[in-house]
Amino acid sequence: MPTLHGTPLSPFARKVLIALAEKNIEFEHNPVVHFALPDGYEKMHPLKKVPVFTTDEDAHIPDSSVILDYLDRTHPEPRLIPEEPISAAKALFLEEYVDSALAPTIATIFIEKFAAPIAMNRPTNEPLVEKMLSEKLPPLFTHLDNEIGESEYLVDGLFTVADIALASSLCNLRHAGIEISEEQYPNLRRYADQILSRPTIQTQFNSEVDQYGGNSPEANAKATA
Ligand SMILES: N[C@@H](CCC(=O)N[C@@H](CS)C(=O)NCC(=O)O)C(=O)O
Repeated sequence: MPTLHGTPLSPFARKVLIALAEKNIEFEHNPVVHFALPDGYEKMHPLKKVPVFTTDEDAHIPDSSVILDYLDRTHPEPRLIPEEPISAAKALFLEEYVDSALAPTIATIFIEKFAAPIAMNRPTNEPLVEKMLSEKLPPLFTHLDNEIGESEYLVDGLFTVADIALASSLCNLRHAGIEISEEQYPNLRRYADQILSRPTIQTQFNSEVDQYGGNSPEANAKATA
């Protein structure tokens, strides 16, 4: 059986978990964290990052976007990278936009609000969070709000790798307890509420709340129940 290496709290590993669920592919999960990788991990990923996907043939595929492309070629139903070339280009660029610009910004907020107090035994660096919320996120959210407009999905009415990447980062924002302003980003807020209720994504998110807690409304409801 294939194996996914990478903690579900990584926005990149979570992309793969969502794609595997969408395509209904069976796999084993090895939830390694990037700061405690096993010896020899560089043989699977020369940059020592998570995720890596090990196939049935024992091939090690690094990088979430490369893994999603591999899964789409080997299990084309349902398609996550559109067949039409312009739609594919739009989806792949938005995936890259989220992975390279939004994910690191949200990761900083997530580390400070979720990991620092829960796992790192130190208080949240509130000025750093404030800087991310007031300076870094607004231009990214404004762009995404415009891209989404009134649509259900980011690209041409299709659920694609771009939605998986964005939903995965939005999961970490929710774990951190940060809500998207409906007033400032009405399209993004509506999209977030909708995409996080998608069965594959909601199931993944809820399993993380069960396992790790956090500051999301779901985690707070469980803590006070
Ligand atoms: N482009 C890569 C990014 C992967 C990535 O940065 N993963 C983080 C964990 S969320 C990591 O392993 N960081 C360790 C490092 O950068 O050394 C992907 O999509 O898989």
